[in-house]
Amino acid sequence: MRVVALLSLVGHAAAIWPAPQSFTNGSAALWLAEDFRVSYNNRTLTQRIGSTKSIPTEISSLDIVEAAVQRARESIFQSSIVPWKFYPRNKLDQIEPSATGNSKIYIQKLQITQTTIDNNSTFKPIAGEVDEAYNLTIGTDGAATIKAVSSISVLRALETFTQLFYLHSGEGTGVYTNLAPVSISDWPKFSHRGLNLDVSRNWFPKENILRTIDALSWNKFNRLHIHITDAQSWPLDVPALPELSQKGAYRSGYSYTPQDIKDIQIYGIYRGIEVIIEIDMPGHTTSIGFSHPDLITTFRYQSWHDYCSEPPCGQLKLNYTPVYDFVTKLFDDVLPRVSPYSAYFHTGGDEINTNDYLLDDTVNSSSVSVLTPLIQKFIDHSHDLVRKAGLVPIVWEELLITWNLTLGKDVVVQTWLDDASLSEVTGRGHKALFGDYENWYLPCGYGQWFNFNNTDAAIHYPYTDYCSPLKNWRVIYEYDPTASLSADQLALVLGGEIHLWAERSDPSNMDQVMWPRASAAGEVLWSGRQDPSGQNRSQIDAAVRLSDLRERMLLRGVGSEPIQMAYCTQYQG
Ligand code: CP6
Repeated sequence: MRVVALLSLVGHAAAIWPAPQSFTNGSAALWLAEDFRVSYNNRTLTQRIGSTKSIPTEISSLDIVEAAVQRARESIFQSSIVPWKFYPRNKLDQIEPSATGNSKIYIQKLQITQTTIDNNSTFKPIAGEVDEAYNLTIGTDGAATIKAVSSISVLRALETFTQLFYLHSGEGTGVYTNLAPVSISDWPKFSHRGLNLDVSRNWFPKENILRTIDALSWNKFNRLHIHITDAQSWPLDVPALPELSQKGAYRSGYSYTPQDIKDIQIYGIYRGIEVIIEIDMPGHTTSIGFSHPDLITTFRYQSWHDYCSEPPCGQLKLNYTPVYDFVTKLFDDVLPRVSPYSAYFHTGGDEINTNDYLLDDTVNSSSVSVLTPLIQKFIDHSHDLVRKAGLVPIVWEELLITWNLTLGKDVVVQTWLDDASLSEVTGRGHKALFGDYENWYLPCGYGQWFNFNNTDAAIHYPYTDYCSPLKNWRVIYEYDPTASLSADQLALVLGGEIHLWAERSDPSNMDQVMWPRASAAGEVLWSGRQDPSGQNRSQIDAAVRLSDLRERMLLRGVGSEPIQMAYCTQYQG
């Protein structure tokens, strides 16, 4: 009990991750019963029996909130029903708080009030258009309230509510918080808080993506960017071009059907995660050549490092009408299917290899002055199609910085090379995302294929810092590329993404590669690198909360790695 008092004295943000912007608490105990009452805008929500995993097809605010309340119930009570046997739980869990007299005080009712009516952009948000702010209070008398702006901010509040009970959930004694009275006022620092998942280098069945969406929502992320195609495989079924995945997927069935994509997007909407699809072009497109060899520069594997950044080489030809017809047909099929559920479409544009255009019989040149107008025309064409579908284009930074293209003011530019590119993109008036390869790439992409098939790639990609196994959560947590920006530039930073390039990941290790390191990015994006007093957040404070979060993620079915020995995070009470 002494420890609890100490924690509240120093304003410790309990086990909540990411840290709320404003948090005060006491040390009174309050219990929660499994059938606790919940009201939403004065309507009583009845408890639903049965699985919440099915994917609804209609979207309504009431459904979103009702399903989220049900998930909160399951998460809160699961920790006492299914004790985690393989991890020594914090000693605090085993201390039952003293009841007042003989009676335990229960939380009577959670009263949820949503202050604005959801509109379409709540469910397919443009960055900044959906307010995710909420207030959460729990009085010592057992009254609990959530006041939230949108149904998405109700979800954020319910996640915080869930986390308040976790640390103190005793086995057999019921579920309680030891922190009453609680008063939380919370909002995100950045409006775009994403994870980029590459599903081309290895195959990820749909259920792994759905599980990742759950984990993202627990960390208050709001975007899942799926890098769905690349040079190595094309796991996307396009009914208008069926040969693409028939020949381009790793094997039959290793591809997402239109229904899969829709299911993933709707599953995301129900958890406040907007799913953004990327079809990366004109580089990283060799897999198109598996079905349409004439659209691609000469396929090249030998000495691949002279022609592309990863084997096999082959990019869309740059001066060839059938390529334009292909892109039109592709986008006319894909874009109208994703646009009901997403505001953005990512058209790629990274790592275009100039030398490879010597192998393009429609260009036969590696000269930047020859290639630039051709790439400009290609991007203008694809962005026209994106806009016509009612979507906002996102591109990788090279199109602006390396190629100096003219991009529409609506285009969001995703940086990945360094802080200087974030400064340049915003300095040139573009909206930007951050997340660079040295700090926010979960693994280095370059792995086993250093020596694969006796190429000499190892010489070209020596073992560098960003590949180091020493890139732990602390490196991710310390990253703050916005520190040197002017106020005008900062206003253009929508947020950032942490990246899972999947050369060395598949479902066998994806949870461990992502979590809890991606959680460190989640806190930087939601809470901000600095606390409200302007101090950089402490790794020492964070380590304790991150260990709790990691334990909670295990309980909720995501295989998050330990960040240290259990000894280090047990409170020495
Ligand atoms: N694939 C694609 C990749 C990478 C990028 N784009 C990448 C580059 C450098 C590192 C890791 C990954 N594998 N399509 C860069 C945006 Cl270190």
